[in-house]
Amino acid sequence: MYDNPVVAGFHPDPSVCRVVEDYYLVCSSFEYVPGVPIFHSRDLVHWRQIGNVLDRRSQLNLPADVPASGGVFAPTIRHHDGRFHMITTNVGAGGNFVVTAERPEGPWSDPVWIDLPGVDPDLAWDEDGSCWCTTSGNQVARIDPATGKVLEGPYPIWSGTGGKYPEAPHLYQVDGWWYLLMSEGGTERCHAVSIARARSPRGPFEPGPVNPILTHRGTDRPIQSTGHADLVQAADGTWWMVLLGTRPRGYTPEYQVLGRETFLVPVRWEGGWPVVGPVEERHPAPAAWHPLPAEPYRDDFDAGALAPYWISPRSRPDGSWSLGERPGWLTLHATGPTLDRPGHTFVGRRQQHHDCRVAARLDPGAGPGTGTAGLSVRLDEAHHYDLEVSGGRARVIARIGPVRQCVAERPVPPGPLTLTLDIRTRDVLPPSVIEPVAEPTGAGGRGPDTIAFSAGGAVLASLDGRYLSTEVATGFTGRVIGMYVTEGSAAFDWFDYQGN
Ligand code: 6LW
Repeated sequence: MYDNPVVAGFHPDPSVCRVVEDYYLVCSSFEYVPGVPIFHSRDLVHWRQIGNVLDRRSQLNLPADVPASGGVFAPTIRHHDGRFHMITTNVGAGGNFVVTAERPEGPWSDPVWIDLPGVDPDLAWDEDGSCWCTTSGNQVARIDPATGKVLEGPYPIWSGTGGKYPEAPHLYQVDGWWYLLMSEGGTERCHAVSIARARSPRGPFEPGPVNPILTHRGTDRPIQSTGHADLVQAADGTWWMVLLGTRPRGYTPEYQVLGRETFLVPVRWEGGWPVVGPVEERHPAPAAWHPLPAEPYRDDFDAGALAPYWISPRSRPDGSWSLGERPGWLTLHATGPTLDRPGHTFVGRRQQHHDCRVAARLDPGAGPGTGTAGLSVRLDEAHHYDLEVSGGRARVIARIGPVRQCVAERPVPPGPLTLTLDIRTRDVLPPSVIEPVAEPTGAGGRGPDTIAFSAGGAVLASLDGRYLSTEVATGFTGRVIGMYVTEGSAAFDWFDYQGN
C-alpha cells in the first residue's frame, strides 16, 4: 500500500511525465522563489525534490507588488525529442512561457514567451511533430515552442459539463484518440475532473459517457477538492493520475492549513475511457517500489548551497543571505522592516504535516538593538504568527487581516537561543497557556490546530491555527514556516522540521 498525499504540503497543480523508468513532477509556486519545484521518483509514490525549474531572475522576475497567490500558476512538464519542456504562466508579469532542459535538474533555458491568453498551459505533440498548446478556457493553438509563435488558432474546445472555471487542460494521444482531461467547478470543494475525446486536437470533442470522472464534492471524505489532474502511463503499462486535493480539519466549514497537496490514484480504462477514484488515504502500491531514505529533519547549514525546498516570497537578493559569512550558519540581513508588506528577508519551507515541531537556533546578535529576527508561520503578508527576538526580549506577534498584536513577551538571556513552534491538532498544552484564545481549539474545539511558541524552552503563547488557513486568508498557497530578519542581521545555526 502507499499513503496519500505523495507530495505533502503546498504543492498544487501537479504535472508528471515519464522517461523510461523515471518520473518527474512539477507544481505551482505562486509568489515564491525559486519557482516550480521539480521532483524525481522511480515509482510515482516516493518523490525527492531535485531542484526548482525557475531558479534565476532571467527566468522568473516577480515584481515587488505581485500579490500573494499571484506569480507562477500551474505548470505542465513533458519530455519530447530528448528535451524536458516546462510550460507555465507568470500571472501579471508576462503570461505564458516555455523553458526547456536536457536534464531535469537543469540548467533550464530562459523563457520563450507565448502570446496566448489563459493560464494552465499544456503541451502535446502529434505524429508530424506539430506542438499543440491548450490553455484554460479551454482553447487550443498550434505553436512553435522554440520561438513561441502561434501558428494556428487558438480555437475554443470542449470546456466541460458547465462547472465554473474550465481549466487545467491536458491533451494525450492514446490509441488513435486525443483525450482532453480538464478540471471544472473551481479549485475549492466542488472541484472535479472531466474528460472528452476527439480524432484531432482541433476537435470536435465528444464528452465521456460519465462526467465528471472524479470529484469528492458533497462527500465526507477526508480528502477534498480533488481536481487539477495529469495522467501518466507507468513503465509497466498501468495508468495513474496525479492531482491536487486538500485535507481540511476542524469544525465546519473546516480549514485547510497545508494548502493544496499532490495525490496519486490508479486509473483503469473501460470502453475507451479512463475510470478513476475515489482518492483514498491508502491505495495498493504500484508494481515498482523504490522507497527513499528519510530526509534528515535538521538542516545544519553546513552545505555550500541552500537546499531546494527553501523558498522566499518574491525575491531573495544575493546580499540578504549567506552560508559563507559565518560557516555552518545561515546569516540573514534585513531588506525590509516588516513581514506585513512585501520586501522583507524570509527563508522558509512548506509545512507538510498537520502535526509537526519546528525549531531553530538563533543568534540575534550581540547586545540590545542589534537585530530583530525569528520564526514565522505565514500564509501571506496579512496572515502570519511570528516568534521574534530583539533587544533581549522574545515576543509572539499575531497578524490576522487588518489586526496586528503582540500577544506575549518575556525577557531572554543574551546570546544564541532555541525557538520552537509546536503545531498540534490536539491540545497538548495546559489551558493556562492557551492564550489569548478564549475557546478550546484543536480536535476538542473548533480550529484545525494550535500553534505553541517557545523561546529558550519557555512557552510564550499558544494560538488557534484557523487564522492561518486558506478559508481565512484566501488564495492558492499553504503555510510556509521560516526564518526572518526585519532589522539588522542575525544568524541561524540549524533549523529542524519534524512531522508528526
Ligand atoms: C490553477 C487552476 C487551479 O491555475 O487553481 O485547481 C489555479 N486549479 O488550474 C491556481 O493553482
